[in-house]
Amino acid sequence: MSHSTAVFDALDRFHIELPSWGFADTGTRFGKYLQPAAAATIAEKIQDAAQVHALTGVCPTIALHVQWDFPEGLASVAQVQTAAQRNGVRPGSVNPNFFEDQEYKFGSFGNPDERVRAKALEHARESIAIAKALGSRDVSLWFADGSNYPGSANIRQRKKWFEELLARTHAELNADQRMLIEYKPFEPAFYHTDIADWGMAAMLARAAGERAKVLVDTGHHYSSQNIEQIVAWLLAENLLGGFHFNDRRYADDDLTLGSIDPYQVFRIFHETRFFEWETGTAADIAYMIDQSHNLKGKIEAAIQTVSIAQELRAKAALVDHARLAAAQQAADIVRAECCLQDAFSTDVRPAIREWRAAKRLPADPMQAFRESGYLDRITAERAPRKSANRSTYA
Ligand code: LRH
Ligand code: MN
Repeated sequence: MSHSTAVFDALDRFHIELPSWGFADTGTRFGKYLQPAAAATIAEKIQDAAQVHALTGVCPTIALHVQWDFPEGLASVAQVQTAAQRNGVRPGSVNPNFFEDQEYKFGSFGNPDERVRAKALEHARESIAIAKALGSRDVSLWFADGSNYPGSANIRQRKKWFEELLARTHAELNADQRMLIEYKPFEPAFYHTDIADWGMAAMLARAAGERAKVLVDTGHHYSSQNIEQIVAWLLAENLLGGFHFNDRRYADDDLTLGSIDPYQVFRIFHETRFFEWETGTAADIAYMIDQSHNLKGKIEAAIQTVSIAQELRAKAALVDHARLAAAQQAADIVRAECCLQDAFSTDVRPAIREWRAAKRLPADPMQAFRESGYLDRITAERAPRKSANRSTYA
């Protein structure tokens, strides 16, 4: 198969979901730098995501966060559906919020107070009902639950509560829905986090039911962890449900994909492609972005992210899997490694431009965006309402 055919095939089958929260003003605990053009309403978030889809052709769905995008809960569904239809994108994964309400100080599903656990379960149920109303397949669960001091939490008891409540959440899903369990080693909890790594998420997913899978957020790993090995294991166990892609230098930095370690992302894409080649199956993976653009322009950062994702996905499609498998079998280490390095060092940008031309998409989406005048338009619309309501750390 020629390079461009492999690249075309890989890009034809690659969609990546943008997060609504990636277009809003976000910050760190040390503050939030407001951007005049940042989206504040769900209609604006969907409009901006649709702009990225129009320019790249590969972001037909937008991930939604219940508390941020559905202030009226189920009653907000119609407004979101209208905005999505008007902008030519579809609602994607639905993310409940088990971390912002004051009652969640000592946890949600893991909270010793059964009234708080019941509240969290009710929120999970409402989020699934919202997903059903939207026609969204995935409900993506992340829990900030944990503790900050040794001895302050009964880790085994909290595990039991998670097993019970995740099973009851699973029971709410309809036949074509999935629940994705996202793990994270720390932050905001700094002693233990109840779902801290892939193994804990995998065991909880298995215990919850067959519609439960694991979500791998690339920023949720210690810097020395081999993320692609985790991906390979989850694929082998048919437990990999999706990714939250971002990049980091230290911890959950939520930087733009490939800005620090593009070879890391390439190795992850390689493991999924190698699995598909070996099994002859299309892995059922939700590719999603989870970033917060504190300094970069929100839309530019999203276009940059999608373009890098396409490039790394295309490079991974160039790995000669038969040659690699033979080298692995022969323990020919150098030949095997070169299969990946040759693909990674191949400039796929000309083939990607060809693919975009064939799809009547701009050859350079970033340049097209800058020449579109869209940013000036939304800045003029949105800047007037921007007050210096910056949050202070203390
Ligand atoms: C937690 C997380 C989770 C989201 C949030 C915005 O760090 O990765 O996926 O809910 O970021
Ligand atoms: Mn995430």
